[in-house]
Amino acid sequence: MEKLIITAAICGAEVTKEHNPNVPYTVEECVREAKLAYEAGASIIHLHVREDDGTPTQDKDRFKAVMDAIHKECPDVIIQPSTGGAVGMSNDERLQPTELNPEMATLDCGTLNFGGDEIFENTENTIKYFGEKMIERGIKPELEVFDKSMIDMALRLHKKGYIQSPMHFDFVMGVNGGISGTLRDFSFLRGSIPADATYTVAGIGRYEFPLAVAAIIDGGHVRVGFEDNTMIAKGKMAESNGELVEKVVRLANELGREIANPAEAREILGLKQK
Ligand code: KMH
Ligand code: ZN
Repeated sequence: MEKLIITAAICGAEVTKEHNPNVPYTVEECVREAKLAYEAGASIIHLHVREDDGTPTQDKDRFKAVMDAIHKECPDVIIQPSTGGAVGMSNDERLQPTELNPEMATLDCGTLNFGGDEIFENTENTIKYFGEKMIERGIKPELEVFDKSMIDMALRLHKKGYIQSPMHFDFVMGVNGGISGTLRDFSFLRGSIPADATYTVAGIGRYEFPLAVAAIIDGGHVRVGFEDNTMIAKGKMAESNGELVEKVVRLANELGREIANPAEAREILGLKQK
C-alpha cells in the first residue's frame, strides 16, 4: 500500500483561542504549530492565516510572511494555502495566496450551509474561475468536497477542462450542512471518485480519528489539525497540532501503514520535487 500522507490543518479561519488557546494567530505561532506537526510526521501544511488578533485574512503579504517563516524551519514541507478563506470573502480576495505560486491550494467544489446563518458560497462559475487560475499558475488543487454532489461537480468540470487529472480530493466530513462523518458516507464518497484519483479525509470534531483509521486501512490519506478538531480525546484538549499528528502516526504504526515524507508525498501526488 502507498505510504500515508498526513496533512495538518493548523489554523483554520473559524476556530479561535477560546476553543483552544494553542490555535495559532501570529506568524511565530503558525511556525510553532507547523513545525510540531512536521516533526511529528505531517508532510503537508494546509494553511489559513490570521491577523495577530485572530481575524481571518487572505492577504497575500501575510501568507508570504507565514509561508517563508515555515519554510525556514521546515524547508521541504508542502504548504497548501486555502482559497476557501472565511465565509463572506470575495473570490479575488480568496485567490490572493495563489499569486505566490504554491505547489498546491484548496479548491472548494460547492456551496453549503456552514452553521447558523452562514453560507459558504462556491457557485459553478466560481469553481471554474478558481480552476482556471490554478491551471494558469501551475498549482495542484486539493478538491474540497463537503458532500457527494461536490464530487459530481468536480468530475463534470474535469471533463470540461477546468480541473486536471489525476485529481486529489479532500473529503471534509461532519460539517453542519455537509455530509455526515459516518463510515457509510465515507464509503459512498470513496466509491465515487475515479480510480486514478487520490484522497485525504478530514473528519470534523469527534469524527477525526475514526475516519483517519478508515482512510489508513483503505489506502487513503489523512488530514487532522485545529481547523477540524481541537481535542486529542473526549474531554481533553490537544496541546498542539503535533499531538494530533502523533496520534495518527501511532494509529498508522499499529495498522502497519508507513508514513510518507514530503518527497514521497510529492511523488504520490504528482508534484515536482523540490
Ligand atoms: N473556512 C471555510 C469557510 C478551504 O480551506 O478551502 C472554508 C475552508 C475550506 O476552510
Ligand atoms: Zn481550510
